[in-house]
Amino acid sequence: MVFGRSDRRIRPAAPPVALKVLVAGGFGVGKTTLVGSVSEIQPLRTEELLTEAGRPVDDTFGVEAKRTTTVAMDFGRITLREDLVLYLFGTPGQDRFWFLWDELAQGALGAVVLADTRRLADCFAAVDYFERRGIAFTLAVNCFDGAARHSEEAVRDALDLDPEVPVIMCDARDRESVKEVLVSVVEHALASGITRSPAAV
Ligand SMILES: Nc1nc2c(ncn2[C@@H]2O[C@H](COP(=O)(O)OP(=O)(O)OP(=O)(O)O)[C@@H](O)[C@H]2O)c(=O)[nH]1
Ligand SMILES: [Mg+2]
Repeated sequence: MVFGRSDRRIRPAAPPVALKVLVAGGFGVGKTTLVGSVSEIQPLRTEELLTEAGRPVDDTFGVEAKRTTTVAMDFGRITLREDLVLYLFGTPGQDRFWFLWDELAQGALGAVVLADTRRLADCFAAVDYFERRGIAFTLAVNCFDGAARHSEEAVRDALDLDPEVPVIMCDARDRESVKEVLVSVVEHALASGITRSPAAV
């Protein structure tokens, strides 16, 4: 009988690759909802109540039921495949929190820009931001009930997006729909060759 170490050592499974993805877009477009509907951990939220004093700047047109707003960030996690984990960082939607974006964008592989076709102009700033920094993004239209439906081409033209930017219709409340958006971000970012070190997450 032979004792000693076997040659057939069991290799520990490689740790999953962790990628950072931002979720951006205008005020009240559904960023916090999107992170919450896919996150497999209790999402971290930084919501504060909307107040009467903020009414002139916090325009809740189309989302009249909205009572709170994100003041720092949302954070969630989703395992897309056993070897691929996404960390989701939802940005605050209002202009007065722009100073947080550069911190949040550090080490991001890619981004989702969420848009509401009733207020399409609200996502211009996010589109510009990612285009300027060369961060790959998918434009996801959050199809609110009652909002007119527009074709992917119409949205692409209205936002003057480059042809390679994916445009996807989604429902931020629906896990499968949001997963589709996230898969598109990862595929698009990898195809664009804009990969960052996971260590930067
Ligand atoms: N009908 C409908 N309502 C939605 C959808 N997504 C979000 N909502 C509602 O719209 C409101 C805004 O959602 P939030 O997820 O807080 O939006 P946000 O983009 O995080 O907002 P800020 O952080 O304040 O910029 C909430 O009342 C949601 O319940 C959607 O797909 N359909
Ligand atoms: Mg929010």
